[in-house]
Amino acid sequence: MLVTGLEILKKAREEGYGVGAFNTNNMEITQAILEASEEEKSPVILAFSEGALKYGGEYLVSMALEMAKRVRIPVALHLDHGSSYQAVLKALRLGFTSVMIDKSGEDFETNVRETKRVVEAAHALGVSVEAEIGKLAGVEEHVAVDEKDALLTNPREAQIFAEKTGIDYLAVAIGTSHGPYKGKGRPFIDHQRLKKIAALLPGMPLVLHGASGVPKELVEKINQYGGRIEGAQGIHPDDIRQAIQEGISKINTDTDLRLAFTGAVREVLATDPKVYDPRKILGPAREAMKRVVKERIRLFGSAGRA
Ligand code: TD4
Ligand code: CA
Ligand code: ZN
Repeated sequence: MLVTGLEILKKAREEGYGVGAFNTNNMEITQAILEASEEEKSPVILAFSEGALKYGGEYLVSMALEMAKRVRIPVALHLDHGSSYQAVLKALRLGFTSVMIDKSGEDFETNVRETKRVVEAAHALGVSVEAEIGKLAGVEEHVAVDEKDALLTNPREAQIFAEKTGIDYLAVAIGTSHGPYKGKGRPFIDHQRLKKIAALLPGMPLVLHGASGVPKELVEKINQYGGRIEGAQGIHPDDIRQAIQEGISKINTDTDLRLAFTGAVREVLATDPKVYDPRKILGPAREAMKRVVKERIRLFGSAGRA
């Protein structure tokens, strides 16, 4: 059933588990996410970037809405990294139940003002809002403390931001970054910073972007069948578990699904030169993504919470 993002995340925050926000771009990805979540009896957030909306159009959303209404788990349809008020309004018109406005690249006052505008519109329709403060720059662990401080979320600023805007959940920059290359050295989560933010915002679900684990097996499979993904690194499962205990409730995962998809497609094409049926190529990819979603759900602790 379709529910708001807040309904899912409020419960997760209170009960101390995480919920995955998985990005979709086509039918197979949407099916993988919803089927895996239903089989694990887990609530789930189905995320669409502006790029996804451009690629799949309104049909991608109608399909997801239709599927979301039929599954027996809570599902929220979420706009990921909405870049403008207009983009958010479009998502609201399409029936999204959660929207993110990302003005984290602007100065603090602009971020507050633009986020507030989105909160007013979305809340009038009963839709929940995520916003971001700090920059997801892929900061290296060895970077100087003051330099890190300038990029990562400032706890006191986060508190003021949440109070001024009335957002429902907050994306924080605590060391992670998007994609399979999460910096040199061991990718890190600034747990001290996260704990400070959570202490100043009691009860507020926090959001972790760039949370993919980039499992070695997925990268190796791609490379085994002719791909070349080098120096890929993700966030360690232990870091994710700890972050959830510290206040992270929504965990964004996109890269791991992309890697699973690519590896499976490469394997079929490389091992079955006679294959030309799209279903025989995309079917295994869907299964591979399903396995990833299930593993993430178990890591987040949301299995059986639906
Ligand atoms: O917010 N996200 C997903 C970003 C999706 C980008 O989509 P486009 O290519 O269409 O812009 C994340 O935080 C994902 O983090 P991850 O670690 O999985 O990369
Ligand atoms: Ca951002
Ligand atoms: Zn993100």
